[in-house]
Amino acid sequence: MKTDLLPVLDNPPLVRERGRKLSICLINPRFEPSYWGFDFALPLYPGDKRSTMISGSLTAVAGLCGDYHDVRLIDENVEEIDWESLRSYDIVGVTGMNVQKARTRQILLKLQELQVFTVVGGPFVSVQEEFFAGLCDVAFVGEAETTWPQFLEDFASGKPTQPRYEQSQRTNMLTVPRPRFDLLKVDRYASGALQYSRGCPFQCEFCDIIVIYGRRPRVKDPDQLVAELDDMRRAGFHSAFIVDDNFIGDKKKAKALLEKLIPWMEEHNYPLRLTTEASIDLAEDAELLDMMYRANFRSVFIGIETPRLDSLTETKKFQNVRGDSLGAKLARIQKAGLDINAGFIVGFDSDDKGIFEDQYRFIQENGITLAMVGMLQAIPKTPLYERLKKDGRLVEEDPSCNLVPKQMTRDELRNGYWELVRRLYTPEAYLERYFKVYESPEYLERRAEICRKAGEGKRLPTLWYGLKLTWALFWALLMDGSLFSVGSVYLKYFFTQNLRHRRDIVGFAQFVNRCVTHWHFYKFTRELTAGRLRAYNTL
Ligand code: B12
Ligand code: SF4
Repeated sequence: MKTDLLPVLDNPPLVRERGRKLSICLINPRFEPSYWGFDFALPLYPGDKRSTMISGSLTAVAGLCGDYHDVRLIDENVEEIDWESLRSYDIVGVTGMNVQKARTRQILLKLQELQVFTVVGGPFVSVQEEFFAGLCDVAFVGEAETTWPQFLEDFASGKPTQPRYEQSQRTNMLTVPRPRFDLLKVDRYASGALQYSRGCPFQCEFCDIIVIYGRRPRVKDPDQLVAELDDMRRAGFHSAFIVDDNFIGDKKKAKALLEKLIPWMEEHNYPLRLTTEASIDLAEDAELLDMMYRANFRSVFIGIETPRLDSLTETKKFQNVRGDSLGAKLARIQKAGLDINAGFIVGFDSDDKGIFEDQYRFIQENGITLAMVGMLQAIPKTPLYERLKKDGRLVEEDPSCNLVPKQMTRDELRNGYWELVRRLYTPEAYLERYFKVYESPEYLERRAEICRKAGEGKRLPTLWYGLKLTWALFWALLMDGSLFSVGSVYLKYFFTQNLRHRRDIVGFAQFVNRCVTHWHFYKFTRELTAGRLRAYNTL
């Protein structure tokens, strides 16, 4: 059966026997420094922030263990693993995505040495099971809302278990238990993460989301999500990422959720700044845009991929081709008061060597401050992977570029890509983009309004925060020897642009914050292109 057509489960099976009480430990392996990791920015923020956001997988799987068993979560991104202590657990589970491959392997080998019963789950094993052969006792492929509790029940009652589990039906999101945020060291994360929906109705050729989670969007009940947000607020988070692949995959249901979310935000004085991922057809629904703004969404991540229509058509990203221009759509989203972060890809068959310049211009002209650019990657099980395999164009042993492009050599693609990201993250290019969106009076007005409503304009705390960040940034630049080359550009833009648009304290603090973010991207892209960091094929 085609996996995107799997039926949705009506009711989860009842857990009949609980067996003995198990002790379970779940691990999220360490990431290499990355675009998303904010590795060079986090140390500059007040407090002890060690990771951008909590792992939605760890908290979800912990929630699925129920309240009978003992569960411990270890996120290696914020804490060390005490290996000896792992011997005492009945089961150690490891989650992870493809970029965590090397560390995942090391952890699994170590667990074998310790002779611990080991299971794996998550997006990587879901697309590349063969990597885990001989490395774990049990593999969970795809969603695990029914397979994991069933396995625990069998394991705890001493019944035989299988080496591999895969649900025959998709999870009904209405039955998903509350994630266990309380088991994480929440003060070490910059942001919370929670999930509203799974699945996306579109059919982009390179996408593994629709392979793992299907094309029919499945959503939680609005009350379920509001309860999770409330947990997050009480845990002390000020921002949260709704980690859906397409928050508006079902627009009607997204609106029903927002109807609940808006009064909740008002009632609690906008405690969480929200961000999510959405497809570009968001720009075609003014009501939805306005509701997201009123529900305190501050930014949205959009898979734009490329400004070239033939590349978009080739990759079946038809939703980006329909209607008016990409630029017009992006402007509408910005005018509604939302920042746009976006993903871009180079290396499609229709891309010739001019693509790097086209991408650069498009990103600059549209004020996409946070642009995440990657080289096209063929993920196993996707239609792209199958096509390239058939054409003999896969280079599986190279994690930095696993395919042969059509109109360039692999080196030309790699070099063009590195040059593009270096250009995008010069301080001048970055700050040009940042102030581009300030040219829209509607954007500025709406941002000022939501900050006011959220009480972010309180002068003293905001000033204090801005000054602390400035001091930390000053030292980082000084120690790096970049005070003149980078710091002077920040100063120039502060006086020529920031003071022109925003003379208030919020504007100052936001500007410094954006400079700190830039510092991460700048350092990261330079370290990466100088070969001092491990290169994956995406930022
Ligand atoms: C949030 C997120 C992030 C966060 C990470 C937060 C964190 N601390 O982990 C950020 C923004 C930092 C991020 C970055 C990246 N991400 Co990301 N991310 C996601 C996203 C949108 C949601 C993850 C999540 O929380 N899901 C919710 C949980 C509940 O779902 P789940 O993980 O699938 O868990 C279920 C099952 O898999 C299973 N399960 C999971 N783990 C385990 C463990 C055990 C023991 C068991 C039994 C079961 C089990 O049970 C769960 C319930 O059913 C996913 C897409 C997605 N829909 O999942 C992409 C995704 C995981 N990311 C992906 C990628 C490629 C990246 C990046 C490389 C960049 C990019 N192109 O997006 C970077 C790399 C990060 C780095 N630092 O190097 C890919 C991974 C591909 C793959 N197959 O491995 C995904 C699938 C999206 C995609 N197709 O592009 N990401
Ligand atoms: S819009 Fe995003 S999640 Fe949906 S199919 Fe395309 S790449 Fe995948």
